[in-house]
Amino acid sequence: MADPISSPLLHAAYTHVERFEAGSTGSIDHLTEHGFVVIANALTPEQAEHGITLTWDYLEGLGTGIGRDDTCTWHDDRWPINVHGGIIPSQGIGHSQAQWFIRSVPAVKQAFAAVWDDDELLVSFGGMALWRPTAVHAEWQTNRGGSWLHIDQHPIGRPGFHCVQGLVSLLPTSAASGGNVMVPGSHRLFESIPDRYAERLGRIDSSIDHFRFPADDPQLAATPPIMAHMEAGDLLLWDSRTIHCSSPGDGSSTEAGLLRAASLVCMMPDSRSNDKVREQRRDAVAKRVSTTNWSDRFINADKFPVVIEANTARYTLPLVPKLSEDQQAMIG
Ligand SMILES: O=C(O)CCC(=O)C(=O)O
Repeated sequence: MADPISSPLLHAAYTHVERFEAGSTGSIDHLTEHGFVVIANALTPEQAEHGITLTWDYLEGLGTGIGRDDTCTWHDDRWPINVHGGIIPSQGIGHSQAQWFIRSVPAVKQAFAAVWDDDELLVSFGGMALWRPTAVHAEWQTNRGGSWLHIDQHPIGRPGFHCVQGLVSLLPTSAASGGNVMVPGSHRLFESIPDRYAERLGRIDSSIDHFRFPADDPQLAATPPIMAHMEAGDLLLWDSRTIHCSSPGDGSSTEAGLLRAASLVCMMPDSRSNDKVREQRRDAVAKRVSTTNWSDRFINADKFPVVIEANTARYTLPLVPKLSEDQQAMIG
């Protein structure tokens, strides 16, 4: 649903940033310095297109009557439950063929392996941000960025570096499509959050790895946000301490198909996990339960309040995925 007009728009300059090769030293240096990095062509254009086809297979397979060629069937009464930023977090999406395909493309793992200097990695069972075309229905506009600038790590519950998140863009982005928003260098503010935002942070349990910044926060005025251009197949990596969100385009889109298709993918070392979590993860594959980005603990995205409150019985889950040995190793 569109945000109220009073919700802050957020001005993120659309920027062509340098794009790096998966696994390169340059990519890690950029991530360390700026808190994010764009990896060029983690998926080839053909692989990105295949990812789109599999995404539609997932949506049609939900059995609610969605048809990829008919935008009349893309309304909320048939679309999977989505949370802020148009992210579909549940309804088996974390075990869709689309997500297992994308997270198994070697360059995606290579990019994360370089982050951790470790290639024994567990993958998140995350969802996708799928944006329907605003040129077809204006109310399909995603949430305005100013409403959810956030970090995904609790400054007291998890001090220091813990996680690098990622998303693969299956479509090219533009100022018209909108997309991800990053506040470059903002991972450096993380340590000061308990002092700067004591009251606001005090309201959030230290186990919750999500902290939203006030709209139009004067403390962020010196660190302007950007919307980094991404080609189809590019992988965006960011430190969970870097302030980010997504935001709609500039209103000029004439696109009649999906405006944005971004696959959320995150890999962390197996050594950071434990046997209990690995067992929960194996069970999650069998039951097609999706998760957040973390694989060192088990956070069940099917238990998000908005999902629990919804009528989930109407969705058919994808089949239990048939996985290769390499994919099974990423479960733990
Ligand atoms: O869709 C995006 O670009 C933002 C995703 C995001 O905020 C997240 O996964 O934490």
